[in-house]
Amino acid sequence: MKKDTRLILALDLTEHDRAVEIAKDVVEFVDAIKVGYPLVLASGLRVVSELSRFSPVIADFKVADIPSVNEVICEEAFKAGAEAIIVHGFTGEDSITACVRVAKTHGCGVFVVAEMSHPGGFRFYRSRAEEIARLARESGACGIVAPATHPKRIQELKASSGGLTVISPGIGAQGGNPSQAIHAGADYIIVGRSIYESKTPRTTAMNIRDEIKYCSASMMKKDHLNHQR
Ligand code: NUP
Repeated sequence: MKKDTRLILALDLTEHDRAVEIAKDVVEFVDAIKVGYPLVLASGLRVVSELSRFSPVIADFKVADIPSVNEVICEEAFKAGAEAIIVHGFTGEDSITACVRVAKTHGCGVFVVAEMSHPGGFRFYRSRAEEIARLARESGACGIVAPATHPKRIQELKASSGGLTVISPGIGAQGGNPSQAIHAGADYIIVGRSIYESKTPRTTAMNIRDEIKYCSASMMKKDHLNHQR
């Protein structure tokens, strides 16, 4: 996945035509489109193929089954055109490695949910998230999902994963903020409702892209100054 705008669109609409229209409208400002159950259950897996013709697609299927079933789910998602898949980590090493094995045969990637962004996510994740992040690294996943609603956790979980790529949801509608997430070490931020429910999705996506760009530039400038000292 290219790292250009560092913005991922979460497309959780159920109306196929509107979803594709928004995706086309904002594609210039995003590095990938994340599709999950709302759109796939409403439109079928063919929507993944359709979107993958003009953008990398991440299948957010939060895969959480036994290894043999995980393999089938991943196989179907990659065959449809997804470039990466999101899987749960609490199912254990064999379930994750099953996904990674299939991903590698397709030249695709696996992101493991290390900790969730919603308020209830705290309860069970907080005590085990570090372990899941470490497991993601050991299992050969390419990245983790960490919450923009708790930017400090992005930094901590990225460290626990040994520096894997972090994709971070929870921006806008869930209260997180793009700059804070990028400053905390998110490689990409995931934004859904704030873009697709806005009156002007294209302008909203462009503004978020600009905020990320500004934030990345100021971080690079700061790094450069620190190096010179
Ligand atoms: O912990 C997570 N939180 C989360 O919101 C893991 C996720 N994969 N997501 C997804 O990110 C969620 O399923 C939705 O697709 C997106 C956030 O959407 P929004 O809150 O920006 O509308």
